[in-house]
Formats: sequence, C-alpha cells, structure tokens
Amino acid sequence: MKSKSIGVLRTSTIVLWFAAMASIGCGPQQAAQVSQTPASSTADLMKQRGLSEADVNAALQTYTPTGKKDEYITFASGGHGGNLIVIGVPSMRILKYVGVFTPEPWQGYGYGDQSDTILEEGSRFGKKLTWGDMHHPALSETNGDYDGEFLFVNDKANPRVAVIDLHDFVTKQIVTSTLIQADHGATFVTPNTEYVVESTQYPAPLGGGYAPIEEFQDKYRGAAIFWKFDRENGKIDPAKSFAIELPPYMQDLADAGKLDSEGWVFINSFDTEMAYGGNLEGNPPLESGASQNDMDYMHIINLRAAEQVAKAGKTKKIAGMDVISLDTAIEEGLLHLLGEPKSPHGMDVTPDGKEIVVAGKLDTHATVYEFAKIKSLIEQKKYAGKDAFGVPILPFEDSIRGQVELGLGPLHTQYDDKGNAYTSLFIESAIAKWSIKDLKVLEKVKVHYNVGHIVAAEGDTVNPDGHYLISMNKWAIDRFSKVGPLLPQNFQLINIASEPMQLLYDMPLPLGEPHYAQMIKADKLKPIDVYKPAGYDPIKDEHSANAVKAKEERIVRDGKDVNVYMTAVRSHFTPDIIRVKKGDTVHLHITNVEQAHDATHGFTIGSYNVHSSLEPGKAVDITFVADREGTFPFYCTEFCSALHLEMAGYMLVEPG
Ligand code: K7E
Ligand code: CUA
Repeated sequence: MKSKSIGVLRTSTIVLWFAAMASIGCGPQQAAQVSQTPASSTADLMKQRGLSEADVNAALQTYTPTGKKDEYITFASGGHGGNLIVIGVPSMRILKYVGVFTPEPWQGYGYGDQSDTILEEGSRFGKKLTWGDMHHPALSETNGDYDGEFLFVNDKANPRVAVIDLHDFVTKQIVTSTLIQADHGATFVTPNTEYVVESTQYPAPLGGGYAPIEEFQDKYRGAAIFWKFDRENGKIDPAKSFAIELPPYMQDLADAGKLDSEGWVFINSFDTEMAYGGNLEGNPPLESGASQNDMDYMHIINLRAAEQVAKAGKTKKIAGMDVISLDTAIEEGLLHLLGEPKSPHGMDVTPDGKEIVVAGKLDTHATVYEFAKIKSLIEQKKYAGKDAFGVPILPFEDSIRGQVELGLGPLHTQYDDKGNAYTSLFIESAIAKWSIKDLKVLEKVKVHYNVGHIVAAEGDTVNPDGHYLISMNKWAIDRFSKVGPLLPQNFQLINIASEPMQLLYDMPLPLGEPHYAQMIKADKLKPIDVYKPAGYDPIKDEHSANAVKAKEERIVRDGKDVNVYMTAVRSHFTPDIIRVKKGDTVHLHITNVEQAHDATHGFTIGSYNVHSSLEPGKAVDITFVADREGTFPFYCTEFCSALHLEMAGYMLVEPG
C-alpha cells in the first residue's frame, strides 16, 4: 500500500513539474519550488544523472510503462546476421528475432524437420546455406498501404527471397533462382503485392556458369526477377514468376511505382562503365573504374507490359526461370534507361506515385523525376540516344522537375504526412528534411554516425504517418560502453513532428548490419496467441499429420525406425523414457498440447544437437540417427512452471 501511494504521488509530481516547466519556462531548481515536496526528487535525479530538460522531454516521449504497448512495430533486417529484428516504437524495445536465413535455436528454427525444409529449399547449387545478408524487408501492401499480413526480405549474398507470415511471425518459404548471383534491388512489392521484385547487384553470366571476366560486356548480365505472390496460399509461385535480362551494369536499389506510376518499376544502377576490377592485373580498382561517368542509368521497366510478354511466352528458360531477353525487352518497349547523377543509391517513389527521388552518393543533390514526363517521353519515343546494348535512353533534362542540394553523401529518402521528404546524408552524418513541392531544405538534424537507410512510420506507403523516423546508423563509435572492436549499429529514434526535429533515443543493435526496415502501425498486425487446435505445423501451415493427442502417446518401432509420439504439457513429456538401439533412426513427433497463452516448452537432447521450441499448440518433427550409445537426458528448455526442472526424461541408447 505504502509503495503504491508513493508511486501515485511521484507520477503526479512529475506531471506538475512539467506543467510548471511549460507555463513558466524555468529550470529544474525553480520548478522544484513550485510543487511542494518530492518534486525535488525529479530535479535531484536530473542533477545526479546530469540530464537536461531536453533529455527528460525525450525520455518522456519514449518511456513506456509496464503493460503499455508500442504504437508502431518496426521490422529491421538483420544484415549479415541473416535474421529479422522486430522492434517496438517509440520504446525501441526489441520484441523478437525471427529466424529467416540463419538457424535460430530459441525458435527451434533450423533444428527440426519442418524448418529444416525451409532452409533446405533455400539451397543454391545443392549447397545448404546457413546464413544470409539480409537487406530490405517489404511489408505486403493492399492499395499501396501496409496490410500487416506478410513480410518479404532478401538475401543479397545468396540471392534469395523469404516469405514471413505475420499471423505467427514464422518464415514459411525461401525462393531462389540460380539465374543471378547476387541481388540488391530486393525486396520491393507492387501496391497490391502481386509481385515481389528482386534485381541483381553484381552482373554474372545468367544461370551461374563460367565466362572469362574479359568478356564482361558480352557474357555478363543483370536481371530483374518478378516473383509472383499467391496471397491465398501465402507463398511465392515460382512457376508464375519471370525475369527480364538487364545490361551488365550494377543495378542497385529499386522501387515499385504506386498510384499514377503503378505497374512500373524503377531500378538504379552504377558501374555503367562496366568496370570489373583487376587492380593486380593492371586495371584500375573496381571502385574507381566504376566512377568515371558523370551519369549512370535509372532502369524503367513497364511491368504490366512485361507481364503480358511473359504470358505470351516470349521468354527463354534459363536456370528454370522464364526470362525475357534484353533484345525482346527492347523490341517490346519494356525497358528504358534514364540518366542519373553519378553512383546513385536510394530510389524512392513519392507517396502520390507522381515523382521519383534519386539520391546520388557522389552528388550533393537529390534529383526529382516526374513520372508523367517519363511516360510521355516513352510514348513519344523521344530519346537522347541508346546504350551499347541498344536500350533507349530518355533525355535527363526533360524528365526531371528539379534538384535539391542536400549535403554530403545523400542516400535514402522517406516521406511524412505533410509533403516533406527526409534524406539520409551518409558523409555528413545528418538527415535533411526538405519540402518536396519547393525543393528546399527546411532543416537538418545531426545523427551519430554514418547513417544508411532511414525509416519513417508507414514511410513507403501511399499514406505515410510522419511523427517517427529511425536513423539506421552504420557506426556507433563513442555512443555506448566499449565492447571490443566489433561495435553494434545504432538506431536513433527521431521525432519528426516537432520543430526542430528532436533526437529521442539511441538503440544499439548487435545483430549484423540492419540495412533497412519498415515501420507499421501496430494495430494493423493481428498475430495469433496459440496454435489452435493443438497439433499445428506452422511451416506447412496445416494440422500436422503427426500431431499427438493426450492419451495417444506411444512409441512405434518399424525395423530400425523408431517413431516417438510425444506430448508436452506442464510439467512432463509423455513418454519420459525413450529406449532405442544404437543405429536406430529416431523420429520424434512432439505436440505441445497446451492452449494457454505463452505456455511454451522447449525440448532438447544433449550431445545430439536436437533442439526445438514448442509454442502452445505447435507440433514438430525431429529426425536423427542414434549413432552413439549411452544415457542421454532430455529436458524442457523454457522455464515453464514451478516443476520445470522436473520436466525431463531419458533417452537410453543401448549398444546395437
Ligand atoms: Cu545498405 Cu539499401 Cu543494401 Cu543503402 S543498402 S545503406
Ligand atoms: Cu516445460 Cu519447462
């Protein structure tokens, strides 16, 4: 009782204190005199911790008391950590990691038959991959707004696209095509998620064969893959997907058109010089070879028309993929190029779909292109020339509305609800806020340090929310306590609704390099609490054929195969003794028969690398060979109940 009343008193005192601060604009000392007694505790706290009024103001904008939820959820890629990070905003609390390209033991992801199938289907050239370089998550959209149903994300290193179902936050599919050998313009979705775009970064012979690098211009190619998404099944349908062959430039970020520009896709590129390195062989290093030209090329793809051409079968099969050749793309008018200032990076269609903002790393401007102008130039066939492959180039001057000088190293742009754009300035370590209409910088805010992408609330939709923006900084340097030479990245939360913009919070992110993120209104997500009824296979997304009900537990031997039908419930596994012979293949079928919220169990057998997570209602299958005799305790790895330590058993492997 006593502590409760003190709590109430303290809260009201803080409120009073802030009211006093606001009304008379005074410092902490004077404020302490306004309210009566324990107000000094806030002032004292500020003094003790060396906090300014601005610090406390920022803290009050992010502090989230126990039991209160966040207004937004951010999905950040985990970079070369290969897994997805789910973060609440404004609290900046990490809510979950989702196993995607990298096995994730907590979720049992990659440690059971089902999730292993997913990692297996992400193999390339027969090699199973256990990591990925995750760059750009894309939430599924309906009419250009995030709908909270699915999330797609790419692996740049081993070009792949994963599908995560947001009804349970589980990776359901990984698709890959050996057509290409690295991606970057991925993933981006069309406004109704008909297609998930994945385009190349580094050109290579299509299909993955060898060709001398001296034949770069002839034999190396880029491509854009349009993965067809089947929302009913929650899966990409590779059979209905297709690709377009692109010139051997290094295609970079992409974006899908929306509203006025729906049905079109825009992809940046650099290295239109087609340099390929060779700095020990008498050539300039790749980086300088690729930075000779003053202009690189935006690739403009008419996706609607391309879809028709693919449907008409004007494709050839390469690596199992229907590919529209570069010649066909030119003939059918599917592909146009357009100059872009040197080494562009970000490619961001404005919320109204009317304009495209391109920021060039080596240029201090962002260039604003008008889609209507681009479209009319294409219709009039008004070209400035053709590239070495015969792709028509649209005239730069006739396609832009203007440029805005932003500062050093502009990269990525996001939008708010008031007609403003925000562009990250990598070299300057700042974010520039600018008016789209006036092409004028309104304000800059410093960030720490080397900002890459930025993400605004609902920032890639047709209706951005404004308010919050996260600066995804590559370097942390001196922002946190020292942890050795490998440092976390730093996410800085910024209030963009205030004037001036206000830096609110630093969040270290120690999992790979989160390149990009998307931020969705939390109430758009409707994930389930438990798998109902018990016995659900989350990967196949159906009731498991091997689900086990209480009282139906059993061990069935069939030759050297031993099937163990097991249930888990607080606080025992049934059966709790498994007897096998050395050399047997053990098939565990475990169902957590609980339906209580958060009643998760784990299951592990020591020294056998057997592990699983059993969320309420989940059924898993685990197969392994009992190749070593001995006595192996198994137990529950989640502290699920008072008798959790007793939730255990033995696997006895008799000598064969
Ligand atoms: Cu790191 Cu979008 Cu892959 Cu820019 S990308 S920073
Ligand atoms: Cu079940 Cu601990």
